[in-house]
Amino acid sequence: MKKSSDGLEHRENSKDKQLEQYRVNNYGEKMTTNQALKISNDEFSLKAGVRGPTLMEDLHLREKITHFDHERIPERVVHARGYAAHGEFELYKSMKDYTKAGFLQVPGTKTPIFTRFSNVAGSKGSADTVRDVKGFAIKFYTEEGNYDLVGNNMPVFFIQDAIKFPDLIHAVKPEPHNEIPQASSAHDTFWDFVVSNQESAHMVMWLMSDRAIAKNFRVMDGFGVHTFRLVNEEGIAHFVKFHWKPKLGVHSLVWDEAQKISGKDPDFQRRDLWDSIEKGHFPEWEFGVQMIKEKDEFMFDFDILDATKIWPEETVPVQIFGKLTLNKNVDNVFAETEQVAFHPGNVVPGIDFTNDPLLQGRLFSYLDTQLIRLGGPNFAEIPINRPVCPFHNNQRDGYSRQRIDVGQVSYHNNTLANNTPATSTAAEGGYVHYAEKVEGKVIQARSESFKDHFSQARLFWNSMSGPEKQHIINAFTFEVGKVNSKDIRQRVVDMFVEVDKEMATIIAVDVGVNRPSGEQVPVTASSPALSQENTIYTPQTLTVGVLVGNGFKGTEVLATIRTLMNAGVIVKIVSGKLGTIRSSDNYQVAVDETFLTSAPVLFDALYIVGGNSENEAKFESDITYFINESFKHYKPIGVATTGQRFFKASNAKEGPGIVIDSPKSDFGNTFVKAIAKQRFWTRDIY
Ligand code: HDE
Repeated sequence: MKKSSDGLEHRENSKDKQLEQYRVNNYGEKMTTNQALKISNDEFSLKAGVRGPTLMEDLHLREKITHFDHERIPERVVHARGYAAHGEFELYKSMKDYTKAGFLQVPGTKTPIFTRFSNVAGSKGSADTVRDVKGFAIKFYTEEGNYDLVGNNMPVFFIQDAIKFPDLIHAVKPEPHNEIPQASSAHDTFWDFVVSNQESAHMVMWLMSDRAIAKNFRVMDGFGVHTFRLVNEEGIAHFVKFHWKPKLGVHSLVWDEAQKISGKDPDFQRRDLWDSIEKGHFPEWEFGVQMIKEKDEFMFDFDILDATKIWPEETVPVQIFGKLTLNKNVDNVFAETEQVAFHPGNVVPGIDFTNDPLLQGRLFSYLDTQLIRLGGPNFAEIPINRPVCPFHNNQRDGYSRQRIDVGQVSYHNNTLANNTPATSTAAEGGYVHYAEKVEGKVIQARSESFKDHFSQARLFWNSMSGPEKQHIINAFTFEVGKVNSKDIRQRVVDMFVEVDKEMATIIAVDVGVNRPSGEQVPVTASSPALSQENTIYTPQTLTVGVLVGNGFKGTEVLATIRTLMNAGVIVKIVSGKLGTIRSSDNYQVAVDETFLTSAPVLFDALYIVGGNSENEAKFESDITYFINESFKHYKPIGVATTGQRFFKASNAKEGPGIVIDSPKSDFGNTFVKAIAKQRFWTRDIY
């Protein structure tokens, strides 16, 4: 750790050192123009007479306004809403047997990384907690150049071929005639696309599942989605799929809660990431691969090149080999998060592509999109995009060129510069594409092996727990219920009967169309790894709102708070007013939030303490509102001895996840266990 120009502590690594030369701290400095001319007046423009016309001569006014006029760049055409952080990747065990990638050779090697999380459909200013796929893009600044793994929090995709991507995105984005709805797939064009392109079935199941309403970035999986290749020093290749597994487990919001958070705190997830890193609760993921030998390419009942298919983890286990830690927030969101340019085609020797037709199209799109988004071909020179190792070639000129390539020569081959910059052999680290044998006729068609759209959609359904299935049905009912065209609503249930007849029938009734007549595909297999019920549960970094007023029992409450904090729980004191509150036994506690500035949906659990207040009726109504909402969202609620009258006044009932303090109970520890569990789906909320 070291202090840098902005006075903050930074975790130093090669990328951080590189960025340091670009950081500017304006604090305490004199104001100047961009030409470094000192400015004497930043209050009034230059005029001929105090009430007279403004003069063109006012160089500062012109420069200031012109710069402002040009401050915006196009937002990303997809994944516009995003947030990022710096960190490092640490290798646990050598992957030498499978890849020659330098950063995957020696255990303990640390590689600086930059990770951007995003929502796909919404604009840059849309809310974080909408139902959507989330992007999970990582730039590894390796000593052999930048490696980008540009993945999502779901392991499959809507389409099999890149040629359909513009259609998919046009369908999910706000409809063009009225630009409604923002950041939502619950509208006619999206569902028209789904029923007209049934390869989307599997991904739509994921989108309707809890995975699409991740609680925050720290508790979601990451997937490379495509099948890539790892290639070792001997040239032997394996097909691989990449996985990120969060140390805190995979957790989601409930839909009603997600919608309310969108209003109460549209920045909920970016705030969570920012705050966690600032507090030193560094998010961590383990990195793993599923591997299939080249000779086993055709051993599966799906095509391993089809991005609408998973490789069930029970059949092809995930081998963990490293850890990602996010440990530093950005200094400037525009300079870093907005200007970072990811590209699945940024690879290093030992990592290669496959013929997945979705991946192949992406290899074109990302470089292309950066040209318009970042205004020309020199975006690799933007600090956040620069590799930490030197780069040399004969590319020259273009908008905003910053480096000054010296010398007479900018071509290859040459004699004037001794034929440099020179190419490298594979042994010298030159990237040599995998020598895959390819043959076939030029054709525009879908492979027969890509034609089964429903078996894995059903596998996913079969793998869900009861509550997860119910949430999927609820999500379909909401989304399809928002579709105006009855014909499309009918076609949705007619399509999804192939996943599960009972599910499609319930949806049909709920969205006012005929029950589907078809049958589900006969898949009985399931993959327990797909269910979030089998994830990791820990109380760490979960936030408990302590609802309290004056007159609480200090010894009881402070002992509970201590137990919570010792278990890694974050405690926020919520009361009627900011300031301090006093217990009946003379303890004082500072208030973090009021009932107005916070909301029940912003907490993972509640600790109902109560007390007294100047306005008893309002105090009780605020607390019972918090209890009712948290109860409805299946959250743990702990009730102090003084809190019971508030609990009784609410709609909540004793039962799962309700922990009541009493002299005999081990209240604090029982409450911690309930907090770790997070949701109590068996609770009867109606
Ligand atoms: Fe992207 N995608 N994508 N995508 N994608 C972009 O690139 C594209 C796909 C993903 O935080 C764009 O720089 C095509 C799959 C992430 O900056 C664009 C196809 C997966 C991000 C683009 C796909 C992704 C993007 C827009 C179908 C998961 C945000 C801005 C062939 C494996 C990266 C940009 C960030 C961004 C194209 C499908 C992930 C237009 C053509 C599958 C995480 O180039």
